[in-house]
Amino acid sequence: MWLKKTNNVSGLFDITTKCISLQPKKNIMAGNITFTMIKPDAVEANNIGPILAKINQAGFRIVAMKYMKLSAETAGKFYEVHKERPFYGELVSYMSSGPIVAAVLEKANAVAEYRTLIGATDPTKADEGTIRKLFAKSIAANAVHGSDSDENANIEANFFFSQIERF
Ligand code: IDP
Ligand code: MG
Repeated sequence: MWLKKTNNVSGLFDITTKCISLQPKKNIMAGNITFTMIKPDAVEANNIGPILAKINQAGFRIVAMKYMKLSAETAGKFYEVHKERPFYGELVSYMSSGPIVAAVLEKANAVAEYRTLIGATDPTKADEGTIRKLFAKSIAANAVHGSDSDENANIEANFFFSQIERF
């Protein structure tokens, strides 16, 4: 019960902080999370299931997850670091072209471990068995996103998920 009736003159209900904590529900150690998106090409090709299976088989735990479509504005903000790169416009319109799955993943050394699992940006250069080798269509439509540092993993996870969406 998180609503408590008070005796104030308006007779309204006050929301108390009694059962709301600002602490994460699980004590996840710094450096052990990464952020991923299953990109529109992989969703379109019905590869959400096979990609999640690879993620689980590689020992990642799903901390948070949602299925959504990014607006061009949101995709533009997410990829702001690439604003000066020649493919920025193409990337933003592609990432807002259809639904994506966003997720926070936990494993020891998560950022590096996940980069290994997904393979090189260009799927023709990705190692055999990696997610991009198996599922990517091109260097732009390359099936998944993976954070490139612990700092960016936190920034990206916070961009998509609040504390009450993490388990
Ligand atoms: P990463 O996703 O492997 O970290 P980044 O260099 O951070 O690769 O690029 C972000 C995303 O931009 C890539 O995943 C891909 O979708 C897209 N991208 C990267 N290089 C190119 C390119 O040369 N042409 C078109 N799209 C690209
Ligand atoms: Mg990157």
